[in-house]
Amino acid sequence: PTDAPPTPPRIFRSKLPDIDIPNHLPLHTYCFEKLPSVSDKPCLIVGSTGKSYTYEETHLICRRVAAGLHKMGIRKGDVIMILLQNSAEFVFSFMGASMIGAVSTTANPFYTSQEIHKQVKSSGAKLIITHSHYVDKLRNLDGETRIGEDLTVITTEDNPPPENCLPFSTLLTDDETTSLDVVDVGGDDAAALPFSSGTTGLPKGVVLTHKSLITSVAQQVDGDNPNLYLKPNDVVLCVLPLFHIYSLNSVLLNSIRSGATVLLMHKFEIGALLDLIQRHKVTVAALVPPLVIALAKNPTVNSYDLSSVRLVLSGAAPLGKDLEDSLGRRLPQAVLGQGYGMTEAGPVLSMSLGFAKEPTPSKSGSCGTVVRNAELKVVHLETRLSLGYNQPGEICIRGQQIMKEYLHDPEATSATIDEEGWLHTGDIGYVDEDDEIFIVDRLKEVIKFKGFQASPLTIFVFN
Ligand code: 4UW
Repeated sequence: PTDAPPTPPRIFRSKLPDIDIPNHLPLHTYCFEKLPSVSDKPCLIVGSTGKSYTYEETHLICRRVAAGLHKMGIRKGDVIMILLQNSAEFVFSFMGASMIGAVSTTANPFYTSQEIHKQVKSSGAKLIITHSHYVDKLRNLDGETRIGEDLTVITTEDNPPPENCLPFSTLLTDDETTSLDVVDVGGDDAAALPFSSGTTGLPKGVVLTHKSLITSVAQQVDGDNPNLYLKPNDVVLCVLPLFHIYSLNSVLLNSIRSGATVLLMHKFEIGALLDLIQRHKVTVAALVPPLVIALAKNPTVNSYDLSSVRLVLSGAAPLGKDLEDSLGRRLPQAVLGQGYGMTEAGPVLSMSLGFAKEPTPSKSGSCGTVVRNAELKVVHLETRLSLGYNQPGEICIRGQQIMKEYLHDPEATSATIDEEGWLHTGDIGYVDEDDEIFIVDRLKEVIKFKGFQASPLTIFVFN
């Protein structure tokens, strides 16, 4: 009958209770909140050199970079581009920018000059922090923009910088307190601007605010029973590129919030990876399926002691049950599981509860359950009505972690986030009767190469 009340949407929630999330804070304040209790502990270790930075040193250098950026004219709301492989300078630049309310747009240094140019233009970046290897890609970006005049380029290596570029040391002012305490940032202010093609079209700037990133990190690592339990004595492998939101959020920000040590690798190479895991007794490894394959199948793995690894997280692309099981045989002591993320979703939608402080095992092949303080629904592709258990449809997510908008693109924003605040992922999946999420297909045409979005032109960093 037409007068029947509409059926309420079927909404899936975490099995963990909601928590209070201090997402009114600036991101850096939230991440470094436990600094006093971990100040002497290593925060960053650079894998290739063994150089390490304590939490106190890391925080101080971030503050110096913040003051240095301010001195170079960067102000609240300005965009800087970080065009780097994983390095300590990446971390100092991102956190330093956050401290003055500037926004970091991160890009793959293996992008072509044309792709970088598009992102510089579209983001409005005024300053680029990169390595001298990539400076040639920035010259003659459009025949008009001149390095040192229209665009400030800072390079991170110790040698004298290329023509018209400045060395990273320019940012390391001695007066780290100047101009920091007056900047009022947080909440709805943008902190990160990764680029993603989302469900349609060309790459767009995804505005992630201080509030969205804090919410996402808290959904993973905060609370009495965190969904992803990281401890100060954990050593977390950071081999996935920090320019992608998976590594930026779920490796770097999660680890700093938890007081764990981040082991930085600038590129993936199986021998170096195994050696570093053994040498630094890595406890937590965040991977993508191609790296799971390497660990599960490469015969050299047997010559290393990987017994320190207690947790392996995979995400960004489907991980088959067989592959998960073969890695399980190689690392019998470790909990294996998946997370499911999307740049626009802030990024984490779901994660295995096998990683929780009080774990509940998740099935192999599942992407875990929806994170706490969030709502997930699965909608029928035609009727748009929400579906119950075991019925595949489009996955939608709602919560304070999702992006604010696509930069300068209200049309694309409203095509992705509806009036009720639901973000439509373009992924097809279902939720089983144990509340575990399985992805089965995609509606969108995103090209993924080795787990990361890539244009056909891109030569990706792995291999
Ligand atoms: N299984 C199948 C998965 C899965 C998946 C993602 O490049 P983007 O925009 O973003 C990402 C983010 C991944 C991520 C972030 C944080 C995190 O903790 C985590 O878990 C470990 C993963 O990939 O691409 C988004 C698209 O990638 C696919 C899916 O299509 C999604 O919309 N995808 N995770 N576990 N497919």
